[in-house]
Amino acid sequence: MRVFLIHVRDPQFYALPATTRAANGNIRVMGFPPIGIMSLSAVLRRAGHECVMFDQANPETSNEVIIDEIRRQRPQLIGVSFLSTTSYPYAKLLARQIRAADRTVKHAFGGVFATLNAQLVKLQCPEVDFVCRGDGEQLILNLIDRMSEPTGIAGLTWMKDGKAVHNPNRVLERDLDQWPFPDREGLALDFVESMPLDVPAVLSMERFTTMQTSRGCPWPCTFCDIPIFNEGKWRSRSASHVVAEFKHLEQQGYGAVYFVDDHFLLKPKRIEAICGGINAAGVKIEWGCEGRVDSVAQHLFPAMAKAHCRTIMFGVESGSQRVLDRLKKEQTLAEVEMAVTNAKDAGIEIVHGFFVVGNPNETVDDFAARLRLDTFAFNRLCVYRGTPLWQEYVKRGLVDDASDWYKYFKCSEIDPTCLPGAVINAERTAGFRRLFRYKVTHYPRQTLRLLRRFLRFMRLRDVIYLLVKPFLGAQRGPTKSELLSRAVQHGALKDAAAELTKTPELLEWVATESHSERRRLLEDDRSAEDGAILDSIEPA
Ligand code: B12
Ligand code: SF4
Repeated sequence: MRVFLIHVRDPQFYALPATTRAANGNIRVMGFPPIGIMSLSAVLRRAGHECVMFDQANPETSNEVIIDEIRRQRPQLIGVSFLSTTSYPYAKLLARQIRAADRTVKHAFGGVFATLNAQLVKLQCPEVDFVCRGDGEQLILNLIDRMSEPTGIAGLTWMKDGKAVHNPNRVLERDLDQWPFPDREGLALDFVESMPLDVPAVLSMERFTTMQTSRGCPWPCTFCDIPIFNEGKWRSRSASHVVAEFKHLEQQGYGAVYFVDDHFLLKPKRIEAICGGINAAGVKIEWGCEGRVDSVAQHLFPAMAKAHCRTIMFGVESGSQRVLDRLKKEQTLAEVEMAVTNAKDAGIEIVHGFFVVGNPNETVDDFAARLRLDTFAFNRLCVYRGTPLWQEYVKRGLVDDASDWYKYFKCSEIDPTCLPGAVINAERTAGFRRLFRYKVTHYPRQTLRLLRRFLRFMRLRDVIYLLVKPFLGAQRGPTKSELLSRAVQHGALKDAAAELTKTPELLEWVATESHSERRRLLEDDRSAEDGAILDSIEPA
C-alpha cells in the first residue's frame, strides 16, 4: 500500500542555516527531525509498503505542495503526526485541505495531543477517519490490514454509523527492540542542531539526529503529560540495540545525536552497558540526554563523558522548594545542586537547566545563578489538558474542560496565585542579567570555554543573538498558534465534549501505575545506590 506520512510542525521551532543546501543536495534545517513519522516509515517499509514522508519543517513542503502530491500519487492512507496542542490547529487546517482534495483517501491523526484527546478530536475533525492513540508502530500495520473494518484494532478511535467508537487501549509494548531504526534517509533533509533553537542541545554543526532509547517517565509532576501518555510506565530498548543504532548512525555520517527520552538517567546498569558498548565499538558521535536530578546513575556521569556524552539537561524548574513541592516534582534543591555539580565534575561539557517561571505561589530568587549550569532556559509555565494541573484548574473553575480542551494557557494568565505576566517578564530579564554577571565573575573559565564552543560551531551573528535574546523583551500578546488554537471554536460540540471529558479517574490510575512502575524498575536493576531511594518512593 502507498502511505503518506506528514509531520506538522509549529513554525517557531525551525530555521534554515545560512547555506541551506548540504553537499549531498539536501536542504539543511536547524531543528529536530520528525522521529515519530521516521519510526513509522521504517516499520511500514519493512512490511513491504511504500511510504512517502513530508516534514513541514522543510519550507518546500507547504500544504499546497502536499496536496499536489496527494493528487499526483494517490496514496491510500495519509498519516498526520503532530506533537502538541500548539500544532493541532495547523493539523486541522491541513486535514480539511486533504479532504477537500481527495474524498476517498483514508486519513489518520496520531501523536501525544491526538492520543490524549482522541474522541474530542474525532468529533471536531469529521474529515479525519481515524485517531490513533499511543505507540504507532503495530497500530499502523493493523490499520492497513483492516482499514475497512477496524472494529478490533486496539488504540483506534473512529466513526461507525455516525457514532464515535473508542476501541480499547493497546497493551503497552515493552519489547522496543523489535522495531527497526527510524527511517532517517527517507527525507531529503539534513538537520543541524544549533542556533536558533531555544535549547542548544548537543551544540554542533555536524549532521545531527535524534534517537529514542526509552519511552515514558513514572513521576507525578503536575504540569507534565508524559505519565498519562505512557500510562505511568517507563520502557526501554536494550543497550546492545542502542549501540547498534549508534554504529549505524556513524556509518551514515552523523556526528551528533540527542536522546528525546523523557528520563534517560533511570537505569544505571543499562547506561553503563550503553557507554561501554559505544567505547568498545569506537563510535565518536557526540550525544546529549535529559534526566531527573535525583537519578541514581550519577556515578556514571564520568563513564558517560568518556563515551562522548557532551550534554545533560536537567529539569531544575525552580529555585524554591515550596514551588517544587507545589509542582509535585519530588526533588530537592540539594539534589539539583548535587546533580549539576556531579555532571560538571565528571567533565560533561554542557549542563543545561530547564526552568519554569510563572508558577503558582512563586516568588523570585537567585538560585539559578548559583548553579554551575552552562546553559539554561526559562519557560513560562503553561497548562495542557491531560496533566494533573489542568484537572486542578478545572476543579478551581479556571478552565472549562468541555470548551477549552484544545487550548493551552500560560498559568499566569488564568491563575490569580501566579505572579502577573509583566512581573514575570521583568524578573526573567533581571534574572538573566544577574545570571550572566554571576557566571562571568564566578566561573570565568567555564564561561569562556562555552563561548569558544559556541563560536566554533555557530556564526558570530547567531552567537550575539543568543546572548542578547533574553534582553530583547518578551513578545507581547498571544502567539500565532495560541490565536489559532482559540479560533477553532465549535460551540455546538460543547455538550458532546462534556460527555467525553473524563480525565480524573484516568489520572488516579496513572498515579498508581507510576508508583508500581518505579518499584518494578528498582527491583529490576537493584544496586547499592538503588536501595537508598526505595523509601523515597513510598506514597505521601
Ligand atoms: C522532541 C520534542 C520536541 C521537539 C520536536 C521536534 C520534532 N521534530 O519532533 C521540539 C523541541 C521542537 C518540541 C517543541 C515543543 N514541544 Co515538545 N516534545 C518533544 C518530546 C520530548 C519528544 C517527542 C518525540 O520525538 N517523541 C518520539 C517519537 C517516536 O514519538 P511520537 O512523536 O509521539 O510518535 C509515536 C506515537 O505518538 C505515534 N504517532 C505519532 N504520530 C502518529 C501518526 C499516526 C498516523 C500514527 C498511526 C501514529 C503516530 O507513533 C510514534 C511511534 O510510536 C515530547 C515528549 C514525548 N515523550 O513525546 C515533547 C512534547 C510532545 N512537547 C510538548 C510541548 C508542550 C512542546 C511545545 C509546545 C513547547 C513550547 N513551550 O513551546 C513545543 C511545540 C512544538 C510543536 N508543536 O511542534 C509536550 C506536549 C504537551 C501537549 N499536550 O501539547 C510534550 C509531550 C512534553 C511534555 N512534557 O509535556 N518538542
Ligand atoms: S520528571 Fe520530567 S518527564 Fe517525568 S513527569 Fe516530571 S516533568 Fe515529566
